[in-house]
Amino acid sequence: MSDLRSRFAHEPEYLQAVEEVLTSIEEVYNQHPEFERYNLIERLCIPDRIFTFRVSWIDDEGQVRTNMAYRIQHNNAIGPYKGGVRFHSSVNQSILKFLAFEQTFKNSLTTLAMGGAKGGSDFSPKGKSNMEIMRFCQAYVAELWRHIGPDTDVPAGDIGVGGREVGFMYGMYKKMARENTGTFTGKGMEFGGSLIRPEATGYGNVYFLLNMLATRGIDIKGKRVAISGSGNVAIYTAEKLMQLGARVVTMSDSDGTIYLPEGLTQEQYEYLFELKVYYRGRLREFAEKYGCEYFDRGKPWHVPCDIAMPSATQNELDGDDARALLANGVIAVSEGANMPSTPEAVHAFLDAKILYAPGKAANAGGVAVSGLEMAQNAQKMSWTAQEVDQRLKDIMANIHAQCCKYGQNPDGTVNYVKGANVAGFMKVARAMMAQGVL
Ligand code: NDP
Ligand code: 2IT
Repeated sequence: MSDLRSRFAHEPEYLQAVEEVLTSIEEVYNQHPEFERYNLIERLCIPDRIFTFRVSWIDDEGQVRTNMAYRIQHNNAIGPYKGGVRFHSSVNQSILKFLAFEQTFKNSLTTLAMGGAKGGSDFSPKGKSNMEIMRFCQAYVAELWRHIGPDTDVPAGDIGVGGREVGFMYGMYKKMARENTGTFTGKGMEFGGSLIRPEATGYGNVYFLLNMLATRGIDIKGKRVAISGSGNVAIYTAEKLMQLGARVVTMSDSDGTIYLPEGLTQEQYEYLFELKVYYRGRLREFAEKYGCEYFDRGKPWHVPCDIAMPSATQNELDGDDARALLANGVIAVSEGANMPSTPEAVHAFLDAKILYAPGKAANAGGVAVSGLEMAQNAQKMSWTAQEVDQRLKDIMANIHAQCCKYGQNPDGTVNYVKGANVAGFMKVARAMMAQGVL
């Protein structure tokens, strides 16, 4: 860790993600002296390769604009590189390295054959026209296409990249590569996209939560759930929770948080869905329409709730937030976002022995259904929504079981951080050992 810290001192998110995994696997690592001889940790922590490139595109005023763009192929020991693409003004190499690192272990947990990758750009889609988005996506893929393919590297969505962006990127890829085998997931249903992929991360997180609650005999019905974010992950988390009779008491965006102590109604959910998905509006508009409480610039973590599901971005829930949640009696925290809790918050949850699921376990349903999309594309078939949903439930139950197997505490409770890290790591480590020094 100290070696990585001095070599990558300017990459705090990457170091944070690596430190959490290395701390969890210490015990099992020390039982395998062969890992040391093969320098496994260094080879696993440093990405296989990083493509960094300039993307130039033309805005609606005819002005030429330039952004930085990346694709990080982290590890392909268990399958082709696989992971999303993020378009957000904050994107830099540290953030994408942490995401690609996390993706490697997450993908390992899904039981499917996928390695880890991540890509993105500091391009911000906010306020851009459809044509600007299209030109940017095309320019990004004009560079990226030669490094990806159905059996080498399969990108998908993440923050700022949804069905619209994947459609534009896949169209350009297909034209450049002259093949049509589905080298992107999260595609439209008309051209190879899987049913349930848009819902998969949010639904999967709720399925994981149900597995956790079952270990303590707790019913989800009537529980107050604080969600952050109001993008792809947050919206489908809310939808599934409402179907199960839980009360969604908060949603947020980067401007603020709406608070509905009685829970979002079906009508309010439908309005929010339209506002966010079709009009790309702000939650402030929701608060104005319904006259509900709105915390300008505020986060959801200080309202009374039973369950928290952070689903916006990394490090959005800090030590103070965790202590506020615990003081309000939170029983479970299940992460839809990647690394939303700071290390201080994670320790607070672990010390309190609440049900706490790290993103790499709880949000793995998204990439898992991406894996199912790849399988359907390879078969040139599409499965029914019921079939995909059932497979998603089975995969989330399997990930939960792996966490329990490797994360059981002596008192019978489960440390899901340790469980997810050890289970994810051991599969990748064994695959790397078997394939020699590469
Ligand atoms: P979206 O772009 O659809 O939504 C992101 C949401 O988070 C928006 O409400 C956005 O608000 C908010 N947000 C983003 N950045 C910030 C920030 N810096 N501060 C405050 N709020 C912010 O992204 P997704 O829903 O797809 O992704 C959300 C999280 O889930 C990310 O951590 C992602 O890595 C993770 N994830 C996504 C998966 C997927 O399949 N899409 C799979 C697994 C994990 P605003 O609109 O104001 O920016
Ligand atoms: O963080 C993630 O797992 C994703 N953004 C989804 C990746 C994917 O390939 O579906």
